[in-house]
This record gives sequence, structure tokens and C-alpha cells, in this order.
Amino acid sequence: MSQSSNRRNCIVIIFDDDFLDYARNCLLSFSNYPDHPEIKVIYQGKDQSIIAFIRDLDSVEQFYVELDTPKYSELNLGHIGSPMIYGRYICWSSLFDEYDKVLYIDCDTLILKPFPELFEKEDFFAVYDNAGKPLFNKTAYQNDVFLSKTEQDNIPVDLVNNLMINSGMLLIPRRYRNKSNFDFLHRLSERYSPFIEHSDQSIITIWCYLQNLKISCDYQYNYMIDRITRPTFGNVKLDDVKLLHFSYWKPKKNLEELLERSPLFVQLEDIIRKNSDFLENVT
Ligand SMILES: [Mn+2]
Repeated sequence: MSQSSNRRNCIVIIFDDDFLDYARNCLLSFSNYPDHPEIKVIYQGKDQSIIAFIRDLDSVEQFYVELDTPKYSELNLGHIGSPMIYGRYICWSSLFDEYDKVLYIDCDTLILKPFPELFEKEDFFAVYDNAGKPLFNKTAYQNDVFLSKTEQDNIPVDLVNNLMINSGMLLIPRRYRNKSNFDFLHRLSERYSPFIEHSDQSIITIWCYLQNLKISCDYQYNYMIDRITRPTFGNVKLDDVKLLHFSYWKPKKNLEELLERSPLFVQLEDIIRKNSDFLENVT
């Protein structure tokens, strides 16, 4: 991909002080993708060493925007528990108007290989999550308010309940990025907050359904490591993975427990060792 076409696109990474270690490793792993589009980092913290670290990276720029975290704190924070998860809605605003495609990626990811072809996709792109629990929580179906809201909004609950994107990697073309979609995501979040199981991820899936968007199974662009324990996930070889996502199993939290579980995960461990410092003090 040429320099000029790279300039049309950008990558957005959002984090706060709770995720510094992930974000640092994620940003360093872009050395595996030297010709990447410019990275806009939205860092909601004041650590001067992190600000200097961002400044020193090539094609990486801190983007100063104050996320509305007090408002996000009132929404359903689900399994993650941090209002920062709703921060990714900023990618639907007109903030990145000068760019053709915006690629949002979670900071708990590692780039293993370049993926310029992802930016050639013309439509919104995200992969299936296939989480153990569906999109709406257990109590939703017993709730008349939920049933009448979904009916008014033309959301077929049984169908949508069994769909879900993973919000760790989202390619958002320009035509979806405007005040109307940004506000719509916030409205959906408030409207369905008591009824969703996976917070922002549930809401973005509802948005995808209402836009008639397809969800991909191309897991090389978002290889969620919790899926490695599930047989249905065997269709992507680790050798082919371009973006590794520490979903559920996280370094310095519970990742070692996963790696000890089976010799099948030796290759995964090698990849993590080679591409991060997460396992440096682990023998
Ligand atoms: Mn994540």
C-alpha cells in the first residue's frame, strides 16, 4: 500500500491508566506493521512518561479529547466494569472526518502481521464474538418494557439475541461516522442498558442489525484467545493470525492459567513471548 493511500485511513486506540501495560505492548507491536496508517491515541490519563512514549513512536499521535466518562458510568458496564468501553463510540462521531476508514482496535491486542487489505473493505467490518452468553440478559425476556421497546424498534429479539459482534476490532467507513449515528448509539445504550449482557458490544450489534450489516467470521483480524478453548474456533490457524486479542484471558491476570492448561497452547505462548514483554518474568 502506498503512503498516499495510507494517509486516507487511521487507527484509533483508546485507554486509561488501568490499561497502560496493554496499550504499551499493543503500540510496540506495530513494529510488525511498519507501514500502518497513522494511529490516533486517545489516552485518558496524565502519566508524563506515557505521553512521552506516545510522542516518540513513529506515525502515532496523541489525540486530545475528553470522553464523557461520567455519563458512561451510568450505563451498563457489564463484565468489563469500566466506563471506557463506551469511549469507542467516539469513532462514530465526525472527529475523524478527514479519514476515509477508521479502524478502532482494543488496546488489549497485539499486532502480529500487517493487514493493509483490511482497509480495502468497503463496508463496516467486525467479526462474530460467539460468546457463551447471548446479547440480552436472562431477565430481559420476562420484562414487558423490554418486549415493547424491541417491538417498537423492529428488533426481532430471538434473532438478534443470537448474533453478536466482538467490539475489539471495528472498521468504520466514513459514511457511518456522523452526529446522527453517534447520538443513536448513545440513545440505544440508555434505552437498552438494563437488558444487555455485553454492554457496548450488545449495543453495537443492535446498531449493526438495524443497518443491515453483515458480521464476518474472518478471525485472523481479531483472534479472541478465549475462543481457543472452543472446538468451533479451529478454522483459523495461529500462523495466520494478524491481530491477537486478549479477550477474557489477560496477561498478569489469568493468562498463565490458560497456558498451563494444555500443551496445545505452546505455540500461543511462543507468539506472546515474541511479541510482548507480558511473560518476561514467567518461566
Ligand atoms: Mn478487548
